[in-house]
Amino acid sequence: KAVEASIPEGQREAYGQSAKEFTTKDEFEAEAVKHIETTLARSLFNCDEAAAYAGTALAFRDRLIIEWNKTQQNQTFANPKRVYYLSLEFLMGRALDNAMLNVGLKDIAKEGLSDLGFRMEDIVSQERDAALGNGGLGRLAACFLDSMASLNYPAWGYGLRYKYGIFKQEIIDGYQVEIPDYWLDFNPWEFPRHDVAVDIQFYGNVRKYMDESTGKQVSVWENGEIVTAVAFDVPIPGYQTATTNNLRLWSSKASGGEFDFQKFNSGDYESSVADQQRAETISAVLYPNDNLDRGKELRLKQQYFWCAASLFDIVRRFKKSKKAWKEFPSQVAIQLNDTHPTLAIPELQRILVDIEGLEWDEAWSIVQNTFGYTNHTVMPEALEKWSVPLLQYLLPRHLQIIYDINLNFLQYVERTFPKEREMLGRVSIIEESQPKMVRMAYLAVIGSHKVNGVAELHSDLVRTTIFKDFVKIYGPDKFTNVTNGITPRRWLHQANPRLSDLIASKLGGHDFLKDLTMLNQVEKYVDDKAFRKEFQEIKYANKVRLAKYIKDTMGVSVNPAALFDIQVKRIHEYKRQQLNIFGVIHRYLTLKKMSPEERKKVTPRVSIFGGKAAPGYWQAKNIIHLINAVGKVVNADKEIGDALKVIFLEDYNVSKAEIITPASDISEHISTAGTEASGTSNMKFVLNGGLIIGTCDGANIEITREIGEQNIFLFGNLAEDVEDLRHAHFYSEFHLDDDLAAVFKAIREGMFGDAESFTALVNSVTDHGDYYLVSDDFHSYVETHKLIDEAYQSQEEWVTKCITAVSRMGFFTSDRCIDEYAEMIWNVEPLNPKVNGA
Ligand code: T68
Repeated sequence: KAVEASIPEGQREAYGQSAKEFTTKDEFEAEAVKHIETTLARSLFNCDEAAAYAGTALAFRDRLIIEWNKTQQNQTFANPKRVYYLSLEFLMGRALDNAMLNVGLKDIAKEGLSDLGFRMEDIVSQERDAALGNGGLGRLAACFLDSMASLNYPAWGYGLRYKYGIFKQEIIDGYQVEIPDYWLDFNPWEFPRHDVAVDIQFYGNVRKYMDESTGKQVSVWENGEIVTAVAFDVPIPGYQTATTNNLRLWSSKASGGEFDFQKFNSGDYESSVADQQRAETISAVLYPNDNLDRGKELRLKQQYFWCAASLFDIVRRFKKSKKAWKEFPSQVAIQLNDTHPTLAIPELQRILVDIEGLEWDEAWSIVQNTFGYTNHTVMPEALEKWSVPLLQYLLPRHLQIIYDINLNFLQYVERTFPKEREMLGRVSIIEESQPKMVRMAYLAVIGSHKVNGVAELHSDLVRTTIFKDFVKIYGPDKFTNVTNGITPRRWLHQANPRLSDLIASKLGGHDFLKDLTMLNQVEKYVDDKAFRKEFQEIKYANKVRLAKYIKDTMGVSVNPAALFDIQVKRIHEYKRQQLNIFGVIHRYLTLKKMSPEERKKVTPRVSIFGGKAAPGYWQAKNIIHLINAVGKVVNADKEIGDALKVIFLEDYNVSKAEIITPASDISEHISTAGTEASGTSNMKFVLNGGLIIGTCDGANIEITREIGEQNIFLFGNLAEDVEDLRHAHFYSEFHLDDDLAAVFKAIREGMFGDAESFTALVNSVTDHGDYYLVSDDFHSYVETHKLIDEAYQSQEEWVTKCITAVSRMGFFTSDRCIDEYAEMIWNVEPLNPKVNGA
């Protein structure tokens, strides 16, 4: 009742009564129909699937918003330490199914929709994906939001409201074509907060003067250009809890309204509109690169715009509590999802020193104790750097602050390690290149109290390679590991309801979705005939569903009894889809040499690929082209028939992953050792009863430790040997495996059409140093696939492996990650949603 005490007296009675929450089928129908008739202004006589989706979504949205309001009031009143997760990407996928499951009313809605003449699957699939991310990093942020809400952590996400998410991919004549993803024409899940608007400054100059009254030097950043950030809030429901957290996305608009009326009235229409468009450009589009830094000015503007708006909001909320500034880190934990939000560090320092008047050192200690930084890559081309002249131009005050941070830091290093002067150049935030560059990862390390990698091997590499000197400077405790995880709500219960229900039938309910370690009780049933049979039937049904999808979208028939071999993820040389397709070609050549009798004995395969290439990543596009060219030849080869099919699924995204993931027998996680920080789809596939072929990289290593070596197919060279092997490509005789040479010969001779367009791909292995070690790993890759074929022949052993693996996957829930972050990095506790009587 404490919350009620904070409500003005006259309104108290109304509080809690305004909220009519449907709980029965009839009440749901009434709500949905009301929305169709009034909100959408449509009659039930022309209610199509789109309208039924809208009615259902709006009915559930109302429910969420009631819970959301209560959660926020409860958090405001209790005022606990909060977590702010800053991510430039949130790859949420669809919201309705998730909302129905988390609220626990999907069955009621299903019956209600059926009364109205609709099937749940058709309605759910009306929704567009919220695709505000590239891949693993953005999806991790989405899983973390689900876990933070489900575990009742008082947590907010902060991101950008891109008008265009990741592009839609079409394959035309075997080539990728990009289509803009305008996703906002009907989005019931966001609430514009026109009253929450923050003015953000760019450009301008810094004026310094001496304040007579305090005797302190003051810096004023002035004459800039202003753009307004408007908040759009997205409710994030927890699973089976009243907690509904908030994701706040910022949208840019011209400050002072639509456009400049003075210019407009004086006839200067073009420039009045141009200003408005320039402002709106900031949040217009998601940059489609993953694991590559391109240093574009608009990207830097996006980063500052979002960091500054978010910090203003966080600081405003803190100031309402009237606590002393030194309390800030006990009230606020900010997690930086990669270096993209690193400008938040100098921005908070600027707020504290320039605006709030704190001493530099006091401010800096607040800053360091507030931030934590998660690193997602050690690959040099992905580490962010911004040019000093660009920063000088766009954010002159921040550049000064960065220089001051650097000066203090280097002085400290010099004092502490007086004999190691060469270290100063290595650890400086400023790279002495032409032009000079700001190394954002170093700034993130220096401005945070904890730095974590996302899987054990990756965190070791973080400590021993890119941040080696910093481990020496700060000691090893600053650097830690939080192995990634996935939310079992979306990636098991929602994507694979039958498997979730089978497990629930043995575990006495769905509690395992909140405590995934309970899965270990499934191992008891590994020899249970009925359980095994049902498990196999579910996998088969999921493969039938995917086969139907392939038939419907591509017109290719695949045999659901074949071994489904799936690699879906962003297309990248380091992820080595080229190794996979070279392996497929080798398989094809082998099949062609066999007699029809021999061919009948082999395990039939469907090789399935999916994923987007960054529009400017030419070699990745060549890989897509080769996969499609191979598919065209193989799928039309009557002699081969069901023995091999090659599929490239167009426009891979979160909602497609929900169909694809439960349908794999084998999935491929075959990056060059030491390059894939963690990987998270590896976890999704195993949790859904598929096995994996993988290198000793990222989380594959911990998956192996958990599920047992006999239940995974590992191959390839180890991370520790990669450097020497690369060196050997240049300085020893280059040996090309005979089988791989035959593959290249077939490509060069035009077996898959237009040989010339694949030259660069082949040459990257044969002539350009084979940086990703395709030739070194090819033999063991092919041999391991033979083991897979054999293992699959014995279905009894296969299903034993699958069930055992599933039962040992409890570690990989994102709930475990969030508890680890909360304890080791954030020092926050869950907040009981009922505690204040809300
Ligand atoms: C991924 N990173 C890692 N980056 O590659 C993957 N990068 O191993 C890991 O599992 C996942 O993060 C979660 O930790 C990315 O997805 C990007 O998408 C990206 C985007 C912009 C700039 C750089």
